[in-house]
Amino acid sequence: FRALGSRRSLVCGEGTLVDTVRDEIARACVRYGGSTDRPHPRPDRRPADDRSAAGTAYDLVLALVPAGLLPIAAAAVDVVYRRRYGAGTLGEEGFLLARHTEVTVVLAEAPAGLLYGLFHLVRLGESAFGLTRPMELHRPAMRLRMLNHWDNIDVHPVMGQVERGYAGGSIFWQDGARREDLTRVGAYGRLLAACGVNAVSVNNVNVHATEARLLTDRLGDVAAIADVLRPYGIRVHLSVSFAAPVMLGGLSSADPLDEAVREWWADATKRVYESVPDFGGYVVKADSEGQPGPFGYGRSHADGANVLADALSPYGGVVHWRAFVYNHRQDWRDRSTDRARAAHDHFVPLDGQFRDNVILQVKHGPMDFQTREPVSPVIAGMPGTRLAVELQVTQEYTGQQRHICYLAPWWSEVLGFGPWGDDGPTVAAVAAGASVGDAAERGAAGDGGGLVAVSNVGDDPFWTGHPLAQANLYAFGRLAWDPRLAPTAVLDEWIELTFAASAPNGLGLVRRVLRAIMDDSWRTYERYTAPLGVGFMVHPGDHYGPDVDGYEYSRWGTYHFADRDGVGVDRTRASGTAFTGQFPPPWRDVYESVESCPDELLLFFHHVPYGHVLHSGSTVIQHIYDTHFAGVEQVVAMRQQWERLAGVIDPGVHARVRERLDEQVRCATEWRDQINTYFFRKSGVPDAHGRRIH
Ligand code: GCW
Repeated sequence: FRALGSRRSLVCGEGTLVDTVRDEIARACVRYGGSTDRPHPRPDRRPADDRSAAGTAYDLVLALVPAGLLPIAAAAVDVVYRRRYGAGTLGEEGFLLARHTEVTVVLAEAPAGLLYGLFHLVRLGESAFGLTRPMELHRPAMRLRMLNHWDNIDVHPVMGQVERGYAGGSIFWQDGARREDLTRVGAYGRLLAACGVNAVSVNNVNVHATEARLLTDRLGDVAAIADVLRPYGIRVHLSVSFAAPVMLGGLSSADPLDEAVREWWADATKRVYESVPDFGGYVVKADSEGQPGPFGYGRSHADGANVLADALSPYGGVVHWRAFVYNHRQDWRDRSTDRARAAHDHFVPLDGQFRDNVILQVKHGPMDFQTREPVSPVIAGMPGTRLAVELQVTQEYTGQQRHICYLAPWWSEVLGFGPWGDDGPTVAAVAAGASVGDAAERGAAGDGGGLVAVSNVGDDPFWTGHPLAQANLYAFGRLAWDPRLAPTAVLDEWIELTFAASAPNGLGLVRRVLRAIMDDSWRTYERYTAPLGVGFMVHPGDHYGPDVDGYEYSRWGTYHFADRDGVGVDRTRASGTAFTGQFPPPWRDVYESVESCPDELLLFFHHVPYGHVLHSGSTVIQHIYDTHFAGVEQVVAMRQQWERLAGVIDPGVHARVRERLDEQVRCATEWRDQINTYFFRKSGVPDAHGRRIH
């Protein structure tokens, strides 16, 4: 904020979000000595140029257009904008940045655009005031950029307060009630707006008894949170129970085709909008892991989603209906049931049956946020449905915010993946609203379902438990705004924004060290955990640390099938579960053949002998040994790197990360030794380099 706060600026426009922009700049000016102004109250007596009545010039003008008379620099930029792009191009959230006669100008056509323009200026810092700057137009690729909180109001006996939360308690809820003091929620809203997020659901998708009541008698709590997030352009959504008509309404059924049920939802939703006029909508996990759903009444998921959609549609709300539906009471003896197939089997036949305000929320992979999975074939299978792609910022399977695992490279790979090969739209384009017929990726927000992620934030002093896990939150928002951003560039932005103020002199070193530690940390994590895309070798229940056979004979459908000869899951059409057949060409054939299947997914799709030679030239067993030894060495190197920042950054941050790196070294070593020993004992094949295997 220094660059902004030390200058003279003018903010033109009215409304809550414009006030937020004004307040942000005013606060920065108090700190850094600049000044901020409103437009002249008597436009007819306005001075002839940008120089105000006091004779000073503005360095910066942020203006909502069309808005009466603009200062000359802004008016000139506005004329060019209209000529070049046509009015309306900026939309609800876009903004234009330009330099004109030594004035930096940000234009927006809606208040949210001005807010995002402000945070863009903050990212740019001094360079926003460089002598020349080409005109830039920014619009989000996705209209919906949402975080789901898996927060409970009550502390759940098994899952704790935040399900899969690794950053302490909830920022919204405490001791069975809404927090009295929502200051932190306000700060969260500000942080999210700075990343580009515009929607938040405030309770767990596993909706327990207390949390179900947020929809009815606890609605005031939702309204209070919405009030605090509104000034940052963030809409509140709620996870609801499909059984709400029974649980809360006393009806005997929640059958979506029952008229009384429809009325109950319509009525409940009307009350929600009376309390929260800009309410975003419902998030629903139905018929999944014990949650109630339409199957209980012999109805389809389209019937289920549509009844909620109809209740929301008069008010412009949406239903995020999750596609995470599978049989979690599988018999491990049954080789024909494949959890990877489940979402596609359930939902693709329903394509075209969902209302326009239903968004089917699909996990990016077919299993469950593993370190490596293929892209879910559902993303390619439902051209007649609005799809949202769900990511997991909370690091359930990627080190639980005790390990450093910068996830943007993974997400970027997923978002840039072409489910139809190189010519069709990418995953990001599908989430933005494109489908297979569309030639090019859409530049602007289409009517797709957008990007959703499970938040990693809690009441921890560092917000995310591991201070460096904040980078994942930031990267999620940035990639939802622009999926084409390079993960390394996003990391640089985050480093700058996070450390510039506290380590102004050592920023170069901080940047070098954090790049060395974080850029490749997801691949490092992959190296020392489950190999070649096989997944789920984690400790059951808490999902932390290695347990190779922990889920091998379980009901959750998560197997690796290792025996003395080989390992991997046969998902081919030729001899396996035929999951490969859920992909369109070319992937259905690329994955089907052991020759063309990419190494990193080999064991996801194929059961192969330990001596199978990978494209890399190594055998499967030697690859397992090599990557596990290398992974631990890299973690040890990370810890050494971190020591270089002692005395350079805040000592509290330094100590917290050091403590977590110690745990990462311990845990990675445990992974290495258990995985290597397990596969050595199964295969009897020694390490080609004679390293110690226990
Ligand atoms: O990853 C799994 C988690 C569950 C979670 C579920 C889901 C909220 O282990 O804790 O439940 O996914 O996404 O619904």
